[in-house]
Amino acid sequence: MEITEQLALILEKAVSEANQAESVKEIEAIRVSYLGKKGEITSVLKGMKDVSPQERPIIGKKANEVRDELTAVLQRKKARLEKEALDLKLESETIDVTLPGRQVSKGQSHVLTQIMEEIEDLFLGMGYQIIEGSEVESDYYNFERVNLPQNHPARDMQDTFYITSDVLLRTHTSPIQARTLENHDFSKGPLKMISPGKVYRRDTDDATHSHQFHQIEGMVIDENITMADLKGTLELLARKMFGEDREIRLRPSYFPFTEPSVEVDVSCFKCGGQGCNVCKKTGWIEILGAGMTHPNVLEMSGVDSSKYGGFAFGLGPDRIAMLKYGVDDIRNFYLNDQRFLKQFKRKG
Ligand code: FA5
Repeated sequence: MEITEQLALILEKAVSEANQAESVKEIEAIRVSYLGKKGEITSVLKGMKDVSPQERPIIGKKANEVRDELTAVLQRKKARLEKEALDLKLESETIDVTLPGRQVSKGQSHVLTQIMEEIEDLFLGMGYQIIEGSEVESDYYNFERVNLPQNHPARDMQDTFYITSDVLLRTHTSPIQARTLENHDFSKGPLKMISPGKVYRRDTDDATHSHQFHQIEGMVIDENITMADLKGTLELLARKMFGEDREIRLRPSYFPFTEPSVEVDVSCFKCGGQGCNVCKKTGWIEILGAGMTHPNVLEMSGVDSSKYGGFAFGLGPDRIAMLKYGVDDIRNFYLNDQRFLKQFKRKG
């Protein structure tokens, strides 16, 4: 049989196989068996060496035609099979866009963040600015600039973690008093600031003490600020945090950076002052330390203490959260137990 006839027959057979193929895989197998290295058309072409030189171009042309046609047939069939497979898949995977979506569970702020934001909102509303400080602080600002010189016995109350002998994790937010005072331009108005943040102490952890906790510092400096202004401000804070009918009381205390100094108690929100286990039968609960800013603190920051004065306070949001929600162990705030934290879902 002539080679050209042989090629025509092979093409016919291959096309009929391609027509019957039902998958892309079969099409590939057909391609390999005809056009692959050891395929039928390839082996016919290998026989060309025995053909006379006159016939060679004719057979060569025919072989190319057959190869091109078969390639085209296989490609068309392959495309059709792929489209059919895709249509089938799409049909079986139809999406009902009218179905309700899956609920994404919403996160929430940590209860201490909530408390701090509540306090920040209150003071922002009264025209205070919020100043953030660094948790890594120098010994100089943490102690000396708030009137606690080297070897002052009151330093013992606030031991901390030292990074070098001069650099430490701050024990309170009070260094922000000095940092803000030295930058404040009193010709532009009074200084009214709060500063929330983390602080650290070498305290042994127990139900009411944590080695890392939070404080919010507050400070107001201007001409003619009195202790009545401090009391009014703190009363507002106590009522905002614990309810409208709360009273506060100031007890004499000592802080090196305020004179006079006070501890501030709020009337017990649980028993209303009658005495219960929350207030240890006293009717009052301590929430913060405060006082009138010591002239030394002002002078060290370059502020004229004969002209300017004011008050400062430092409260512990961790303790406020404990009291507000009746949490009996401060360590609960730091354990990341979702069952505990999820109870404090902020309203609205
Ligand atoms: C101070 O740290 C002063 N800097 C506060 C201050 C500022 C007074 C400005 C006057 C003027 P004190 O050590 O009492 O004070 O801490 C203040 C509050 O931080 C406490 O009332 C308490 O709420 C909280 N606190 C103190 N130690 C811990 C602790 N280990 N764990 C949790 N809260 C604490």
